[in-house]
Amino acid sequence: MEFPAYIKHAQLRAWIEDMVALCKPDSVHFCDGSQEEYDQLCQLLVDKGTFIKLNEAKRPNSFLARSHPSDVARMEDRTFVCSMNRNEAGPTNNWVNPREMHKILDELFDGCMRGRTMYVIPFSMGPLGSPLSYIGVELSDSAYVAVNMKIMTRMGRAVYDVLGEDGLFVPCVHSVGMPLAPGQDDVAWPCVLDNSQKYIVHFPEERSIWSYGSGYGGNALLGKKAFALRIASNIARDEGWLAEHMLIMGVESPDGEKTYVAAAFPSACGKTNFAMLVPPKPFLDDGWKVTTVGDDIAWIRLREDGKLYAINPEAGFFGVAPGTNAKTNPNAAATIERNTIFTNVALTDDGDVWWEGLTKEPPAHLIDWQGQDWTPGTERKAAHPNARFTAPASQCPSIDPNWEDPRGVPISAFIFGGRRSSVTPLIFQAFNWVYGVYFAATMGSEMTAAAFGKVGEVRRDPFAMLPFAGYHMASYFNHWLRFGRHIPNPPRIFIVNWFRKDPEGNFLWPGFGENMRVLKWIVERVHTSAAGKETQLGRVPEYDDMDWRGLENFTRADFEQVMCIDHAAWQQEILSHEELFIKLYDRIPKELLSVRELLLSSLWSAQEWKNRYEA
Ligand code: SAT
Ligand code: MN
Repeated sequence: MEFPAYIKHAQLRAWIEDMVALCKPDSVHFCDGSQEEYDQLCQLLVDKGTFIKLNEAKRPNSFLARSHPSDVARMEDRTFVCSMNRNEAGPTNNWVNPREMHKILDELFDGCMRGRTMYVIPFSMGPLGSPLSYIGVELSDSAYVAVNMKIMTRMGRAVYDVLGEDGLFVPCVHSVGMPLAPGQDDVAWPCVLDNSQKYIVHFPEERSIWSYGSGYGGNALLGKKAFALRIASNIARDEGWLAEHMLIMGVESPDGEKTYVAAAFPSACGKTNFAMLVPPKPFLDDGWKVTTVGDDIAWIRLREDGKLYAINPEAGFFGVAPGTNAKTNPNAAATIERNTIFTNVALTDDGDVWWEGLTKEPPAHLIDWQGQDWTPGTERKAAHPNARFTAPASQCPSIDPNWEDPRGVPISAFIFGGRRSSVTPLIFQAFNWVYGVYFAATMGSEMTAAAFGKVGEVRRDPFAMLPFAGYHMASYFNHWLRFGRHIPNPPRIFIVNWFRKDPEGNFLWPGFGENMRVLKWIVERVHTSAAGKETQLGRVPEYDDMDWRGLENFTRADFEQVMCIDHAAWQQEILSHEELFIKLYDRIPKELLSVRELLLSSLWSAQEWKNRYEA
């Protein structure tokens, strides 16, 4: 095989040769990551009908792709963690014996790229050459994947220089699983139509990833959830750092003090909006600034100075389009004005994009995400609810000046938050690291779509990592506890809930930019040694501790309501954690069982007191 001279890594060459022999592509394209290459591949995708070029005047250098209707999201039931030992993967991951899985994959991949080009995509997760970064090479038969990887990662020739002759890389193989017979016409979105024949497979000990049958998002862009979370969480456990499903943001006070926080939210909790938060006017006028380091993933290490430092391993945003507009997220709206790939949104008659929530009034006519005519009142949604934009992080107006600092940014607080219409107050600070780990481990979120259960049902999503921890979830809790023991002054841990409702179903908290008020209290807590008001769950702000300028109609009574800790409801909540703990029983850390007992007893005492003296 002919290799470009700049690939000097013998093991990498050998692996590519093996994969070419197995997948049997018609040709091999070594991606160099240049702009010319990106433009050529986008043109190729236009010629093949995968991309529609958007109106250059309205959305410069941007494209729309429509996926096959069977290929629209990550598929958790087709995602596998194939560790040598079944119990290493734990009860929350699908597991198949790695030898068996290799046999399945070897059959599926045999000749799977016939009639297609194999793209060799070298990428760095994290700034090129940073000691916190890791390198991967993805072999894919999808040009769509190649151009998305160019936006989402540091992709291109320079990666080989960092890799040298014997550097470490994570091999990632991806195929849409639709070989072409000689003369057979391609389709706009090739993929495997039978979902039960799609595979997203991780081999934690081998540190390798194989993905078959899907061309969409995290199933195919293997740097993201597959590498930066599932494989990286394994590397992080072995090496003593954290690979987390967290956004990273900076908060700058009027006197220039900069505080970075990392936050984990399950999906559908407004993570990208929070990462790009625009503070309310009085805060802006004072000089408060919020900056974005990342919106999805954080790699975090403890350094010799005793502080945690985080990098965003990604270079772009793969964000949910529906609901995004200049009001809900002005920074995202500005980020996607140009150089953006849209997938499964609607097309306007003047060659721009539209989705539910972009404007109050939909345009009079659209082509929907499935390529059909759409007019207001049509039953179907114009954009798929999981429609996405792929855009360079560097285009985000709120991007932090240090977002590519190879040393990372110092993290002073962790925030965890789910979607709970009741029970969980707006904000509280865990007493310490172990309590924080308890609340993160038992975090729950109510379902907004029926994908994983009944709408409204609470799904436990520990650390927002349920589909992303690449090993036993309880060992992951243990890793967090162990990690915390080595930090001299660990970051404070906060629990938030933007989604509490009154009995009539109205949101009790305005959310969006107003979350700045909570964030400001968090930042103040980071820099104070004052104890603050204590409750059974942790420390909480009092009404007068928060800055209400510009939100005067939010009364003291409103605050009491959104902060209320109902002791009986919380006892039930803690008792309901049993289900998760039993599931993880063989490895659950004893610290968490102890915290559970302590919480139950203090809630019980509080309840008793009330019954006796306030009845
Ligand atoms: O498709 S991705 O995995 O990249 C995004 C998501 O589903 O969380
Ligand atoms: Mn995510």
